[in-house]
Amino acid sequence: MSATFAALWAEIAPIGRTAGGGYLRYAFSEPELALRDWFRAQAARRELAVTEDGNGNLFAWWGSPWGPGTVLTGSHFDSVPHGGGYDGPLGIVSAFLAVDEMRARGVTPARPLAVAAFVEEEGGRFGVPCLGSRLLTGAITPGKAAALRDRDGVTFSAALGADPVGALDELAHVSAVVELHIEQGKALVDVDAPVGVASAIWPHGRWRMDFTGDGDHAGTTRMADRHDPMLTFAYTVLAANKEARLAGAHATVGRVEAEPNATNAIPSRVRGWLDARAADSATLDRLVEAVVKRAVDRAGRDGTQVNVEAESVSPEVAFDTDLAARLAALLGGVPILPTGAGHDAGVLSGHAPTAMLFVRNPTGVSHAPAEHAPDADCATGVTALATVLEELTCR
Ligand code: HGY
Ligand code: MN
Ligand code: MN
Ligand code: MN
Repeated sequence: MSATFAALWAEIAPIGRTAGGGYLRYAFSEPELALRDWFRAQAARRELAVTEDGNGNLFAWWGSPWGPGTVLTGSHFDSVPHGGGYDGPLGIVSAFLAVDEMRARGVTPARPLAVAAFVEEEGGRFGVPCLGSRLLTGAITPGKAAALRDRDGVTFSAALGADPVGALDELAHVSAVVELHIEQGKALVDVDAPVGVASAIWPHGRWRMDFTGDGDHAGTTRMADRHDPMLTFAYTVLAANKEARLAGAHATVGRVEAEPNATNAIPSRVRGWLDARAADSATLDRLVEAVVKRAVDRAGRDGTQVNVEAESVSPEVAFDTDLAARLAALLGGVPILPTGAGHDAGVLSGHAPTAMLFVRNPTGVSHAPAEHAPDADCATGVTALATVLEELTCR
């Protein structure tokens, strides 16, 4: 059976879509559970056995689960709040269609092939990105993951329905990993290519910044008497923007919480998250250091306090250059390019030769409702993935 990309995409496109056209697909939320059911149905249609790894990750197997030389492909279902629909699901839909295409070519893999759906890649619900692949690889302990709580205080274990099991010994049997993903940027547009191969993932991380001061009445407190943490926070956001531009890096503050969050009260506490990324670790370290220094200096002037904690930091990922070159050549000499976005493939790259395929994104927009890839380019991506998976499971 081989569906077309458009037909299969139409099956999941409505799941978790919000009125604004974006997607709300938090880990284990109703839409993401519906996507898991869809995953199981796709596997059943193709007579692929489904296993779960005890960490929230799903695997559909063509061949014996975790057998010698296993090749992993796939991506994630979860989204950032009101994000795009392609970031993640495109890699899973493409993987099922690549299995169809390989079968249509008469390919019988010599090594097991799994389509994977990794949980909580965005970290949108429990705050740690790539949580599922970090558990699978041992990059985070089951105990630490189990205790993570969402905004309603629900623990990861409660959402999973059990404590996560953590690292799988079977990971040692994996011979290669390939994740197909919509490009989050316009590099492929710039070179007019529908598909590319990843060379590296920028080092990046997220830092929680807590600003504290004196809560007070908005109407009766003189400006000179205030110790307003919102002022120090606002200054820090401006400083992060300036420092990132100077460093040729990226700094974003997209999430903020204020207490008591009342229009007519000077806040006592403001919590904001810094997402910082740079082409190399030294630049990233200097950027974060500069932002923290600017925040502390400003807090001294405002009579407030600031505390900055790293919540998750991902070192630079340099994908296997031989594998990237081999696959780019196999695909007719497609571009090889870095990305500033994190991926499960980045976490897995420390455990097996790993590659990523990017599909052209005409606007480059991601993590927003406008994220889109044309069906024709997505179909080209499926064919490329089938060719890559045939190479990795048969050669
Ligand atoms: O945030 C990222 O870099 C990825 O899209 N999860
Ligand atoms: Mn993302
Ligand atoms: Mn993604
Ligand atoms: Mn009052």
